[in-house]
Amino acid sequence: MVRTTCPYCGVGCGIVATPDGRGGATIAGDHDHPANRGRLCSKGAALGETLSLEDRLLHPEIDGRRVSWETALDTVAGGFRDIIAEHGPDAVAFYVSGQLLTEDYYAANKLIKGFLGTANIDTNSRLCMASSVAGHKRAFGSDTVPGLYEDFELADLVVLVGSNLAWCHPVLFQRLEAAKRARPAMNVVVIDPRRTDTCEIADLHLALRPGSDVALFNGLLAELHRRGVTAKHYVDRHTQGLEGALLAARATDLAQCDLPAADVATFVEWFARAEKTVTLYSQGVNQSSAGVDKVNAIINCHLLTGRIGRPGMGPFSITGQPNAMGGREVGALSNTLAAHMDFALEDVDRVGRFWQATRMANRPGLKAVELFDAVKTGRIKAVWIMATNPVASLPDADAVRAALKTCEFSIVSEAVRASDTVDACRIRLPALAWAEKDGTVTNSERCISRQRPFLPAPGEARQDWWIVAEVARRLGFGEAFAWTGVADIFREHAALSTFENDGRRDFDIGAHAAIDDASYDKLSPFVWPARAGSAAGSRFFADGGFFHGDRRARFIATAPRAPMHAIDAERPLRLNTGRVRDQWHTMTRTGKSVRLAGHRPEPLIELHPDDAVVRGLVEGDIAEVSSAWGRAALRVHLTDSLRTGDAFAPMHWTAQVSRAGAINAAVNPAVDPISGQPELKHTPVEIRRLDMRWHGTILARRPVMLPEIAYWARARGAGYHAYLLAGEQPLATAQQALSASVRATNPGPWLLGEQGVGVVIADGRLEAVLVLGPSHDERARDRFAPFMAMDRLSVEERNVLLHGGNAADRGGAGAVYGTSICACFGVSMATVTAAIAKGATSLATLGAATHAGTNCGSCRPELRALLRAARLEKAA
Ligand SMILES: Nc1nc2c(c(=O)[nH]1)N[C@H]1C(S)=C(S)[C@@H](COP(=O)(O)OP(=O)(O)OC[C@H]3O[C@@H](n4cnc5c(=O)[nH]c(N)nc54)[C@H](O)[C@@H]3O)O[C@H]1N2
Ligand SMILES: Nc1nc2c(c(=O)[nH]1)N[C@H]1C(S)=C(S)[C@@H](COP(=O)(O)OP(=O)(O)OC[C@H]3O[C@@H](n4cnc5c(=O)[nH]c(N)nc54)[C@H](O)[C@@H]3O)O[C@H]1N2
Ligand code: SF4
Ligand SMILES: [Mo]
Repeated sequence: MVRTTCPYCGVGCGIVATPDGRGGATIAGDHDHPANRGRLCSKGAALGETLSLEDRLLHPEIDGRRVSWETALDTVAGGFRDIIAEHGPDAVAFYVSGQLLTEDYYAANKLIKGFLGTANIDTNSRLCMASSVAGHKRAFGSDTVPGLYEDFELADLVVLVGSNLAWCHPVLFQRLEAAKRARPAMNVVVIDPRRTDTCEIADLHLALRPGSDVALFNGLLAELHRRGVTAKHYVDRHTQGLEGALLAARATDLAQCDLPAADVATFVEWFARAEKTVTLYSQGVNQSSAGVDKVNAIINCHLLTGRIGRPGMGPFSITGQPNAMGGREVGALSNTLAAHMDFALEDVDRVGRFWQATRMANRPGLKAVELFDAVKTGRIKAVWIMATNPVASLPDADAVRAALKTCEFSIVSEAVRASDTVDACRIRLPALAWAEKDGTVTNSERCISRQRPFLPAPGEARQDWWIVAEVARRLGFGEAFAWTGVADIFREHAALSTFENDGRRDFDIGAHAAIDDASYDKLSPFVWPARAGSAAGSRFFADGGFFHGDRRARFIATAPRAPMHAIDAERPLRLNTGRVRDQWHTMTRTGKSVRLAGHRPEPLIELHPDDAVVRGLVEGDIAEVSSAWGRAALRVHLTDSLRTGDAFAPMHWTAQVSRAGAINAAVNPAVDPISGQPELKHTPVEIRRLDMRWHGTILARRPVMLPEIAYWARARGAGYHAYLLAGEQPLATAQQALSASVRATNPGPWLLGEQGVGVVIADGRLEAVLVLGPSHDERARDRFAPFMAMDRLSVEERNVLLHGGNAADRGGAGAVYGTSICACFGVSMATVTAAIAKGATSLATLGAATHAGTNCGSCRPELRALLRAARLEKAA
């Protein structure tokens, strides 16, 4: 039994892993971890399904050929040495990730900034937290998250801005939900152009016009001040700049938010009344060309009211990745230095002395979008990517792929053998993955927890810090990278945090600078600051103590700005992008889980029925989403949870699992002028119906090499692969080509049934089934899944299968997977609706009838929405 931390979201839940001795493990929530107290969401609970070595990169490769570590490391080191010698240090770059452990992150940052002599290292946090970092620095003089998770539970008002907490931070959502249940007087306000599942616990939902958050919070600031809800003493003693901020706020016209005046009034009223207010914000705020201003417009309201750093109060930037905070601590953004320092002269000098750096970078490097532009133009000649998949996750993604393909020296450290980025890089270095890695991560509330290995290192995979240190050694920096284990790195990181830190830097974990190996192994989660000799783990700023020179916070005057690229007649729809409940980013891990594949099996484009009608689109169509940058082909889902004029696509699908489901091909690369964070939530697009002449489904035990067709998406089934297909060629042509493809990898007798069904049955077992027809049949997968679960089909079962019947008709297992709601028990939407129709009226009765929602609880917001819809229908 090993205590570790979840590798997904920034909640940072503690996990207890019990290896089964066969390469797998049982995963449970850690009851002792302060973040989750035993809870896990659907993704965390399914981690056991992601541990297999299938799909793993297990040996170094150069140009597709397996090489030894010696060769790979010599090649990487030699390449960097030669390119720097010829073109100077700014011709090389690293692109790293909030999914590295702190020790890995520290090592990469130290090598490039202290020894290669350039700050051309950026991280995918640029796409994620950069606007919050910049906003914090403007307001506080440091990148500090002042509060703690328990503040949500203690607050009387929780405002969620641009956060789909129910799906993206489910355990925190459950904590909030429980607190609200215990104290119904608590109000929750959701500010999001979409009505997400998070709205299920909201007392008020403000579906503002996309991008208009600054106007809303300016309006709030002006109104709070007018009503005298000002913490005068706090403002006078600890802040400056209120007058300027008020001038800008008063000049703001709230009409641009396009909200009902009464709703805005309620929001202002609640905010004015509730001393204990927490404003939690996420990507609807950060991923905007006005992201930094949005952050400061929010913080302004908390400074005015002095609601910061006390129990139940404060602005709270919730982080996405498991170690987004650790990355900020080691300073791996191109414009920050280690241990929350910057490129000020004295910081550069201090870090240089501490590292005994041989070639210290002395100015900021390129930010992610610029960095890949520089790769494209050839200014950057070597790029080393670690633990991120930029060909899928950066905007204007096809340009990123093209840039990497022309780069003479592209290196990727990866856990998986194939990804959109791995496919585009020349040198591939196998990294250890979650279950095998050792180190620390920091969650959203500054809590540092251990990730501990519980499975042996597979193949020749190595931990990321080791790979970096070996390259450093070959470049002649052996002494500075002589670590023998992660504890060495952690001690150095802790020592730097406290080095010449007289309280002028928020990040200080000096209490652990001399931790011995055994204590590091046993380290329990702790919240920083953890200064040597003082009590650990408190909030910041209740009594001022900001990190600007004069120790005062700054109000920032923010003038509303529309998104960078405006919609027009040619592209009249606003494309918003984000996440679904059961997938993680580019699906390299969650994509391996069968139970997580059921909730949203396909790449989607959601739009309002009114926008669909005028485009001749219906539910289940395939549509092309096109922008000035590129296109994607996605399954249409109609929903009135969107504003008219808005569309939404999840970010998860890539070229590995779909024909053209990667939405970032179409997303614009505009960035915030201060933070450099891309505007991933707003791209002008048009959506048009693609004329598909047939739709189909394949379930096959072995992967199928598909012929050229307009649309396909691949998902995991239990012991098989599921493909959802559509195409423009005549049905008969497709039938021929596809059956040949299916049979090529799934040999056996081929039988044709009715209604376009073809099957391979070998030794009485169903090996593959293909069904094609003129229209989309979303139930096909559910209908065939039970037959795949059977060891041997009886003659009767085979007849049912071939004649288009249901296994359930034969008393079989019924719907197993397919648009499932409850991932833990594989409960389908159909089962849930049937139970509601039979009289289930609450989560409890629904759970008793179907099991849905009785384990991890991630689906409870959706179940509640269905129950509510049924109640409304009954009342009508
Ligand atoms: N299931 C799942 N959970 C995850 C992840 C995952 O991949 N899958 N990833 C993790 C990571 S790295 C991150 S960063 C977090 C992200 O967590 P969130 O930020 O909660 O998730 P998103 O879906 O990206 O976006 C949040 C919301 O912003 C809204 N939005 C769009 N434009 C605007 C606007 O102009 N104003 C406002 N107020 N809202 C707007 C969108 O409609 C969306 O509902 O999730 C983390 N958790
Ligand atoms: N359109 C749109 N695009 C977005 C967003 C959005 O909301 N909309 N959100 C953005 C945000 S907030 C984020 S955080 C990014 C996330 O985007 P990415 O970071 O690109 O996504 P991941 O799939 O998490 O990529 C992590 C990679 O690291 C690999 N890996 C896992 N563990 C290890 C390890 O220990 N070592 C190494 N070397 N590799 C490992 C995984 O296999 C995977 O390929 O996407 C951004 N892109
Ligand atoms: S909420 Fe879910 S994804 Fe996030 S850390 Fe906890 S178990 Fe992992
Ligand atoms: Mo993120």
